[in-house]
Amino acid sequence: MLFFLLVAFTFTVSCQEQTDNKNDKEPPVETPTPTNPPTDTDSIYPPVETEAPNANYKPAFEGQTRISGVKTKTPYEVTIIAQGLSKPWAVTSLPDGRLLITEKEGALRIATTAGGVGERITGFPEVDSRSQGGLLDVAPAPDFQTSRMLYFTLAEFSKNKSEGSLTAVGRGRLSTNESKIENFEIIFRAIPYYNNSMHFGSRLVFDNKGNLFVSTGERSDMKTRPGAQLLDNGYGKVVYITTEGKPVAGNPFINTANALPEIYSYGHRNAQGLDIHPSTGDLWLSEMGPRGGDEINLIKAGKNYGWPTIGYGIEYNGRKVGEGITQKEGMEQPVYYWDPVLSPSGMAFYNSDVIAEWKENLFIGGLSSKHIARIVIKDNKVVGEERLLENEKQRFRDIGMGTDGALYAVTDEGRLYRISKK
Ligand SMILES: [Ca+2]
Repeated sequence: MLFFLLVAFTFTVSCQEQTDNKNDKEPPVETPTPTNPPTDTDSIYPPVETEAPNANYKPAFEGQTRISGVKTKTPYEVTIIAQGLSKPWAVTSLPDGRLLITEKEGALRIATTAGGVGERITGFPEVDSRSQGGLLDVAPAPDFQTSRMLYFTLAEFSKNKSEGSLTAVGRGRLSTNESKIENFEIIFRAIPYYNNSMHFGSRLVFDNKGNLFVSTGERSDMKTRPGAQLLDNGYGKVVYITTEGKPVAGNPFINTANALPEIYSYGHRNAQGLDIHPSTGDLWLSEMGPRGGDEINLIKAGKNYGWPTIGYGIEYNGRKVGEGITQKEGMEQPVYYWDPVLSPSGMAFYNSDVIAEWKENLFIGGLSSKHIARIVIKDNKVVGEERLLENEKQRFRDIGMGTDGALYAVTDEGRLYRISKK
């Protein structure tokens, strides 16, 4: 095994306590002092975003964008535990606490939480690794400890590459000596193939029934974009499939003529973030908007999330997207949006008691913004936002929850970070 040098580059973030001073009025003398300790949402700061938006659209409800800032009070430390990875795209935990990391050009690696990175594990078909394609997400099967099965998303070439590529879900067994993926097979294809290398999505996550949610992209071109509103193709969707790649019984369009029975939700642009809320079990998704209009969505079966009909961004050339509207009957509003964008990629709910104030917060990797967004959610609304690791100047591609209560993040620049309680 080739091990990377452990990079002893740790620094500490320790945020000052903030007094809750929202109300200037002196309380009446008889009023008892509140005994509840302050929570993180009691410390309200100005919104973290201070730049002018690209579009001048109004949010549909208060708090849908530019929510109050919050700051983590618990001292935590940020450590670069490995670097030199080749375009890592996903990081997630194995049951034994080690980390699975995909590299976009078509390899899997296993890392320890101390930063030892194993050699490249192969066994995948050739992936379309041009531009935004590649070997993308990975998730261990719920029964991994006995089955050793791993599930992946990837940009798969058509036969002879003549028709281009598409987002596919594949699976294979991690060999006992961890050197290769055995019997790799594709179990789902977000049809049709298309010849570009943009907007593949994609993430996959298992739910507590052992089925898979998978996000896809709409392939970016003006020609493919309308496909996000149609049910006869796999572009701009969340699909819900079994471990065999079959539609889950009860899927919303399973009896709809000409609809792909795997579809769970539609009207997405390019969703690279997907996770299940630890206590509600709800599916949450992040997706990239155009210039402005990056979104967080709460995903419900059969719903239409609006792209490209509604949204909060504008085209890269400055024009309106479609009719330039943000709301429409029958289309879902994002829980939250950003303008300007952060280019949200992978995300994870913090699911540990180690840093208590982070419990069930959503951590989202920002690519163009080069930070990690910490999103505080209460009753399915965003109530606070914080920017973490801004000084690192990295494109944060994915975030994984460690079994040790730390967060792990990979960057396009090839770093693996641990964010842990000090
Ligand atoms: Ca939307």
